[in-house]
Amino acid sequence: MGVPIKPSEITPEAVYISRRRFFRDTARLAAASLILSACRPKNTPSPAADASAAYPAPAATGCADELGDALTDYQDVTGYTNYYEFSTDKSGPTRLAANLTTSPWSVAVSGLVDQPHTFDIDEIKALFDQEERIYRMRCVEAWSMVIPWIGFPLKKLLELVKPTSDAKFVRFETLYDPEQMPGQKNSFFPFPYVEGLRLDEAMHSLTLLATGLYGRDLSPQNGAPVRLVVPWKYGFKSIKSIVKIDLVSEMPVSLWMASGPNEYGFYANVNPNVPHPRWSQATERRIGESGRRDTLMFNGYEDEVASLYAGMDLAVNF
Ligand SMILES: Nc1nc2c(c(=O)[nH]1)N[C@H]1C(S)=C(S)[C@@H](COP(=O)(O)O)O[C@H]1N2
Ligand SMILES: [Mo]
Repeated sequence: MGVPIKPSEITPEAVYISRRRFFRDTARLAAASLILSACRPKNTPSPAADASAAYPAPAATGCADELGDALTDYQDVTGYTNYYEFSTDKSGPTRLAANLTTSPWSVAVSGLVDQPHTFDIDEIKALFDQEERIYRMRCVEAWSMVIPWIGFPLKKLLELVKPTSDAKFVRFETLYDPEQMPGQKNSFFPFPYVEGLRLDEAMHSLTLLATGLYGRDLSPQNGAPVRLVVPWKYGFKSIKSIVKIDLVSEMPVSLWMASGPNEYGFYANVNPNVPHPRWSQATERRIGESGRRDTLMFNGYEDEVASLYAGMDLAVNF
């Protein structure tokens, strides 16, 4: 299918002429301009008028991740999602989540903490500086993307509520509202969606609470208004539309552990050497690319996170 050229992609004449002058100038500047245009991924939206003023510009930190991998198209990031509360197919959530009420919204943080607090979503955005982070997202189904998130380290929120010394794990819960989330009427999955992290994983500086992507508020199908992003783990750990965060002493049972304990473990670290019972995890399909690429240990974040699992058998603790 042909992709129609959008008016925004056609270079206005004035820009074209000044660009020609620019190219005549010096080779060095010409090279810089090539880098700039290569940096603009196809179909990048301009910043939304309603985006929080505190948000950095889209892809403020660059056009690619730290490995040089290009950002995945905005259309793919928002059009190809997993959100079982709405639909089990990839395009369903885009349509079915469109009217999810994301304001007002609050996130209750409690359990083994000295200062339990229920945060309003606006409070969350005001309290914590929102920064852009470009992360690879690797789904357990063996597809992947590169996404410019907006958010802040979960660690900052946890420090505010002050976990007690008994707190060993963090348990997250998604909104439960079958009227708004038709997929929750499917009794096959034990909704609400629950996920968990060990406290040290939750406190790791890569672990993000995201409120936006591509310089705008999160779209509902991507987990608005606030979701977790843990880039070295399979995507299902990155729970969407969070309403509850509890500090607990025991390892939480996630929705996926409850529905398929032989297939989905608690850790779910991306690992090319440990196959899923029904498929290999050695390679993956990067959305927007043809062919397959090798899957990287810990999704390419090995230097940052391997020490969290020192001495653990990752085939047993999968
Ligand atoms: N509440 C909830 N969170 C969820 C899911 C879900 O179905 N429900 N799907 C997970 C899966 S399997 C993946 S791969 C990622 C996908 O995030 P994305 O759709 O924003 O790319 O979200 C995860 N978070
Ligand atoms: Mo996934």
